[in-house]
Amino acid sequence: MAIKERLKIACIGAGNVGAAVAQYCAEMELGNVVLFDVVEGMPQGKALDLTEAGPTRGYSSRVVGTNDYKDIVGADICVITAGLPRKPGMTRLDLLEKNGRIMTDICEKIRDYAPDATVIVVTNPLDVMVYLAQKVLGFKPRRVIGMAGILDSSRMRAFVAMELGVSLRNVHTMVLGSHGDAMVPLPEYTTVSGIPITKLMPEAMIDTIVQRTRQGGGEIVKLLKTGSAFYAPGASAARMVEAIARDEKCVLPCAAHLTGQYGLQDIYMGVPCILGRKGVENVLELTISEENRASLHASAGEVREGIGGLKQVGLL
Ligand code: TXD
Repeated sequence: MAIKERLKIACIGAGNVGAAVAQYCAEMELGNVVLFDVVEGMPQGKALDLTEAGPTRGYSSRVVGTNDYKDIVGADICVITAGLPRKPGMTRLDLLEKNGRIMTDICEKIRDYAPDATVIVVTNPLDVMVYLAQKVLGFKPRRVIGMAGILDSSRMRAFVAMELGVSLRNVHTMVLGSHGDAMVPLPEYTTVSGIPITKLMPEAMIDTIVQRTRQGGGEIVKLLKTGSAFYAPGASAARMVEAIARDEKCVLPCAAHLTGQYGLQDIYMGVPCILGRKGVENVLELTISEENRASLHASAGEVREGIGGLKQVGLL
């Protein structure tokens, strides 16, 4: 049997989320990992640390740290987590411009050094950044995908499981829309081993869980005080890498480019996608209530505002 070459996974940004993505990818043996950051020494240090964990954890993926884009040459999958957090005094537009400039620079490098890669964007504001990334990369939209829905639905799954005292693995759900307060969690598509949650918990409890899901990121920020969540975000991005690397055709909520689905055109938003080796191989259009459709369109309005902001600062 021919030995298949390992995939090359490049994590651009080796901060909290980037390092978690690298760790999960190595643990799942999805390929060899290159950890890139502009901070000197840091990606090299984290990569060496992850390599030294390999013998004990039992993985053989190679993890290399770098400050040089030459090391991402030939990458099959790039995960972008690079960005700045919002600092006191910074407006939303300031952050949009700063992260927009970082995203533009990174995508120009990926376009030159890894033109065949499938790109997963994690940096916030997610739906706007992935839209910008696709424009700069010029890759087919199905190869440029945003990570948010897996994280948001994973949070909702955890809340349902904790409430019912059942296994985290038994709960499945779907969250649509943009990443943030305007996301659209769908209780009607939430099940526990196939049983609709509407049969297992009262409506008021479902409403509380939906609200907690919408504020899931903020809940962690409040607890941590410095920085934001990284284990679940890292695991969610690694899940996308896995679905693509293993050509799984898994149905997962991702920010995908829409061309009329759900009545939305030329925008990136969270929708159920079939993920495989070619990236987003299809978008599933669910039947949703009028109310949820209106929420989805309101959520799209916020994304369009962000895209407008990028145009205002000349990045689009
Ligand atoms: O669901 C989601 N999409 C998200 C998004 C869930 C969690 C975090 N989310 C966003 O991911 C978050 O709002 C940030 O925009 C990114 C990364 O979050 P993280 O917590 O990893 O931030 P860090 O630890 O500050 O790491 C950012 C790294 C840091 O090491 C910088 O040195 C680096 O980005 N950075 C760069 N790397 C490469 N190239 C450039 N230009 C660059 N600029 C900064």
